[in-house]
Amino acid sequence: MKAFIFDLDGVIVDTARLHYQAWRELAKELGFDFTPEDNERLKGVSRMRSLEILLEIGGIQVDEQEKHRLAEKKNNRYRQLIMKLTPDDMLPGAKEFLEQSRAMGLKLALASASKNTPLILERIGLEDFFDSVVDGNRVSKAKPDPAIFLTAADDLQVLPQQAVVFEDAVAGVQAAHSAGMKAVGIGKPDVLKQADLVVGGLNEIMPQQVIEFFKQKH
Ligand code: B16
Ligand code: MG
Repeated sequence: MKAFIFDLDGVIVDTARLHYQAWRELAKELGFDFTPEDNERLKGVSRMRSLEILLEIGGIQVDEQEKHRLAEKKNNRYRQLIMKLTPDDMLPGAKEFLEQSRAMGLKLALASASKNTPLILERIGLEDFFDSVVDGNRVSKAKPDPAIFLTAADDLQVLPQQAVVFEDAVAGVQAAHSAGMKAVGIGKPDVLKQADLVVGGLNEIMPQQVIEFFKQKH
């Protein structure tokens, strides 16, 4: 293993709750409730696809123009919320895990579907940390398509089988496997069934243990 590739939302920073807040406000305006369970379906999924799922839940049909207006509205609200993020909003253990990985000489990439990645990285003070950043502005094919992770491996000049992906979304784990990479799930084992290894958060494991785990499997 030569490289670690990290998802952003739900792995490094707790933005899922802010996405939820912004989507929920939109749903309320449209006249329906949007539950935390519904929100699970939006994790790792692109903004437009998320809106389509939301409208499906509310049983609402709108034309393309209105869809774009609603997506923009949600994003404006979401950006207001992420403006308030600080380095303290990094998930427990994330900073330490990243620093230890760096000290081990691993190549490090960030691969997120979010078009707001640059702003989030700046807010949490990681804008210059990664060797490669691949986000929704650079790769339009959303997870579970492997494009985002393959682009990261290409940037880092490693083979897919030399990379481990850290993901909190089912679609992200599928994307990692389609790319020929190993996947560490961050979250619940019953949700992230397909991951090679699942931990509750980056505070529950050390980079060295991840490397050892995949060494033993071969
Ligand atoms: P934006 P990740 C994903 O980020 C989120 O999990 C997903 O909920 C969101 O819809 C998507 O980014 C797009 O985000 O609206 O900011 O472009 O988990 O791939 O880091
Ligand atoms: Mg995520």
